[in-house]
Amino acid sequence: MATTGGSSVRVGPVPFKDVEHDGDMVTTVPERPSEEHVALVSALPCCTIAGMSNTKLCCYQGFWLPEGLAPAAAALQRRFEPRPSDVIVASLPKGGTTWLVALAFATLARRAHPPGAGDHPLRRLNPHQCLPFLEGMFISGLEGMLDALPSPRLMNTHMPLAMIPGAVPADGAGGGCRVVYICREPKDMVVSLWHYFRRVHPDLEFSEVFDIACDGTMPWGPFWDHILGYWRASVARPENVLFLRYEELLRDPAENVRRLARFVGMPFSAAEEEDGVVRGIVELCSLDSLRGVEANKAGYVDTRTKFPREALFRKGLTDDWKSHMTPEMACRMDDIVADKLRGTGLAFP
Ligand code: PAP
Repeated sequence: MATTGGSSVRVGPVPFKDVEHDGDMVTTVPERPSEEHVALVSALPCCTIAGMSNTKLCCYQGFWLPEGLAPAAAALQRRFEPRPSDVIVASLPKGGTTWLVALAFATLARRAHPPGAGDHPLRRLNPHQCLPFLEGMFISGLEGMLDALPSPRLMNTHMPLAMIPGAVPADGAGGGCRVVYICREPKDMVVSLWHYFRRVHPDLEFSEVFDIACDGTMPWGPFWDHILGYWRASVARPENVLFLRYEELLRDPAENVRRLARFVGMPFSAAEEEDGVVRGIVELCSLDSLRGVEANKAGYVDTRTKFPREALFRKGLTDDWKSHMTPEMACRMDDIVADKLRGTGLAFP
């Protein structure tokens, strides 16, 4: 707890698990959906992923969202009010979310929780338990809890930027908050997604996940529209959106942590640099370090869908697609990506 002017004030971000009894993500339809929820979903085009026990996705404003999250998207658009100091970590599933969530929390909370501290929240909690998952809050009736969080609030989302319109206002308008987006080379992202899904759906074929990625119907997809929404905003409004890449983070994590800190208005001081704070954050959030944390070896990411937390920490490499895709598959995906990204200034080399 920080002290200002002789009185104690809570300063964010606080580990979300410490203020919320459960703290786990919610990504599925509530057991008793509201009438509004049922009406909205029944009016949308929907599809199922057969190899995943007929997991249902609904197309809301051009994006294929897990069934329960279409109403959350509508609610987010209507009711989410960002504060100027908010920081939102955004990504597609398997785009590098967990790593960026950990790095962002460690960076923003470093004054209350120095990275070397034995009782650092990231040594007892899964990174996802440190941040509220925006859409999960809006489908589980917990959105009011966001109001009670001290500033700066740090939250995460898989939603496309269009679902959080207040975060990055239209050209010319002021306001909004800060959004840090991470994206990953699509072929590696798809491989990572398949390994993750298999933990709960062992019979799921790789080709099935590959196909839904290519035809745009993967959860939160089409992936190209998701990525381009944030990419374009980062070009138009660099003060609102920082666009990071997983491969760049692997190549030089320290420099990207510095970029992140500058972007959120908390650059590292010379004294912090000298004390090795950046190195401490990078080490605390490294794959090996997070893998060793008890909370990351047990339990579930989402208590309803039962994906084990340890599935979030697999290999963490580039080019894993080479051991999963035929040359034809790689070519098909590269062609789609080249076609969709043409003329945007974004490319995956
Ligand atoms: P999420 O969107 O469901 O939270 P996300 O964290 O984006 O998942 O994806 C997990 C991937 O990030 C895994 O990649 P892989 O399957 O190719 O191995 C996981 O290994 C990787 N990952 C998780 N934490 C880290 C980390 N600290 N450093 C590098 N990679 C990481």
